[in-house]
Amino acid sequence: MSQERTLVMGILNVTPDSFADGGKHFNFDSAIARAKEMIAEGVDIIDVGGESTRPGAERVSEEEERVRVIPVITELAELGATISIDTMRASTAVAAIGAGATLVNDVSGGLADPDMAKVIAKNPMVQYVVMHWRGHSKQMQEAAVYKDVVSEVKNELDERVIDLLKSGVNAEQIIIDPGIGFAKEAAHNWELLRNIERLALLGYPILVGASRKRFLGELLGANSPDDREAASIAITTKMAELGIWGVRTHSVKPHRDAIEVVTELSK
Ligand code: PMM
Repeated sequence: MSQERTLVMGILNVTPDSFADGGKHFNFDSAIARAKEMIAEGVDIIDVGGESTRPGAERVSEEEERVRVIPVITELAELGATISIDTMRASTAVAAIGAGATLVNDVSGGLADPDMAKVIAKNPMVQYVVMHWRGHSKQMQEAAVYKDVVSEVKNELDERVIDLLKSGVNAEQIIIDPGIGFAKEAAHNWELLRNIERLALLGYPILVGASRKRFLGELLGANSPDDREAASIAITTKMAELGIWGVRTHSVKPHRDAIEVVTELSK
């Protein structure tokens, strides 16, 4: 995986209820068809998720999550794709790594499952995305209270990272993520994106997941997630200019194109 440009992590939600693409890839064949499209468009990492984390979402059982994601991961591994598993559960992470995932994307940064850190420490070749999180979807918006959102998110991510290192996770495994839209109001999301370089001071690569999220719709009056595509590409462009490690996006080609242009302009 080249680090010379911002990487595109393409979202593959194998769920009936995710906010932007819920239901679209909720069976094996359509999930694989979408993954193949993403590969053809130059995706760097495919992020497979079996549990929606949109505000208010119900949790799914461990078994249901596994039944949704593992066959898809097994098939994608055969296609040679780089696979990330979007899960908060250590047991799902273990199964996904066994099936070929090389990155664990944990929106809770290890807070939801005390066994997650051990799993990551035991698998030193696996990268681990530590997202900023303040609680499960049902109650997270109540926790969207900050005096200084950038400092608080930075400090809370730092605490998470320190805990993980104590559990035996290697620094090289860690990628941090501000958790755009998770326990954040629109103003918090904008403030974090304006100041993303302050999070970079923690010394870890950064992943940003802003694609088609509600705060973009609030700015533009775009109620449908599909109408937030140009706005999402604008964020990618800015992140690519800043040399951010990766962006997590619904579409692939427009984001790859934007990153290509930024790379050419910065020569
Ligand atoms: N956002 C969602 C899900 N997983 N993972 C990371 N690392 N960062 C994010 O911002 C993030 C995530 C919610 O979006 P979705 O429902 O479209 O997957």
